[in-house]
Amino acid sequence: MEIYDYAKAKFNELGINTDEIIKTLDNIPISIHCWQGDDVIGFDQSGNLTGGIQTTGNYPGRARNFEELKEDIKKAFSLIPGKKRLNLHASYAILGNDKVDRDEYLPKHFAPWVEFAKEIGLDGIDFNPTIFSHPNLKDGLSLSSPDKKIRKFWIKHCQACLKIAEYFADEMNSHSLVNIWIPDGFKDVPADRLGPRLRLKESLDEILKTDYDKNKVIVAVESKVFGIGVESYTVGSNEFYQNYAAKNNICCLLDNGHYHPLEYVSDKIPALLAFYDKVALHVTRGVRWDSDHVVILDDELKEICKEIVRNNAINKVYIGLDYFDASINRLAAWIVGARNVRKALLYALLLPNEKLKHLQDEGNFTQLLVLNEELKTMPYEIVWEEYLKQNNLDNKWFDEIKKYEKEVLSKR
Ligand code: RNT
Ligand code: ZN
Repeated sequence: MEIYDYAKAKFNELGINTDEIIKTLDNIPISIHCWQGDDVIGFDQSGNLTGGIQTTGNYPGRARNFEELKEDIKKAFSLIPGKKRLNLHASYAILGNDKVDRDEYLPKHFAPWVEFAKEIGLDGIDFNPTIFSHPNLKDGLSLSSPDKKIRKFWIKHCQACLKIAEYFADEMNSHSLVNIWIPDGFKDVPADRLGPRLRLKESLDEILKTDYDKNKVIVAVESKVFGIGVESYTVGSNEFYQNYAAKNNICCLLDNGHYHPLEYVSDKIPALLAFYDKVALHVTRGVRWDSDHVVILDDELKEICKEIVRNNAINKVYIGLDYFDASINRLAAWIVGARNVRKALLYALLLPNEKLKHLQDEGNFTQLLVLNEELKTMPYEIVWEEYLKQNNLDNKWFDEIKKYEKEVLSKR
């Protein structure tokens, strides 16, 4: 018996058709962040990271320009199975000789990215205003700044981003998620907690007044509990954005590095699904804090993917990656993280979810525990390998990355 036939039969006993699941798995889009390739530096500023964004490590071979970043993305993506989208930050604009600041970016500054995304067959492009690593972050504040000029600059930047996202959606024939994250906050105990939030609210209202196609452009807001340098207070907190999103019919983006370590995004997804049609994610791995380590196949990643799958929310949850490790091979970082998310999705798809729910509803908690534990040692790996095989891939991708490191990265 072929090894895959064995696994297929085992899952079939649970009423699960692995062939069907492989097809479903392949079709789930994962939006892969461009910023793992160059340590979040981008192309439009001096390269000084601010706003609490930090990368550590100086592994050789960082992509230093558009050509190198494209080359690396192309290589890494070729070793990641399944439907892929590209997640871009505004700081990756290709400005050429244009002397424009972020408030004046135009679709044309991203046309080369569109060309590239089409060339490598991506499913769509998502977008992020870059509201950090820029001199207009005044006293650590942007959209919530008491300085009207500063607020205006960032409002215009976000408005420009909505138009650029609309362009992405038109070109790629697929929606574009625009995720707004700001680093605004205070290092020490604030004298006013409400004022900055009211100003942020007003700024967001202004941004949403932009004429953009809501069917094509999905706006999300990303909260954070605290950041480096703003330990005492963040303006864009979880409660602030959840209420803002609910009242304004936009989307919440949950980054699993942005909560207290004992709060779980896997539990937040179903809470939001009770009220929202769409939920967006930044899948990352926080080690003690929002450290943005490479995503590994840990319990929380599995729980997150279970919530997406068993709540029939594959089309409701936008999955994106957000981590940056400069201490290891950056292509390997991309591949490990992206493959792990897909592995966790496969794991969730291969569970007898209806049966498990039924046991819970019947109050049959003993059998639920027994079955859950038995399921942990099912032959998932064999189905994963079959999936890779169908994509002309295997588990030995690291050899290819080592070769690429020798031939390309080490020459930079
Ligand atoms: C920062 C947020 C934000 C960024 C990226 C680069 O804490 O997670 O999403 O990591 O936009
Ligand atoms: Zn994030």
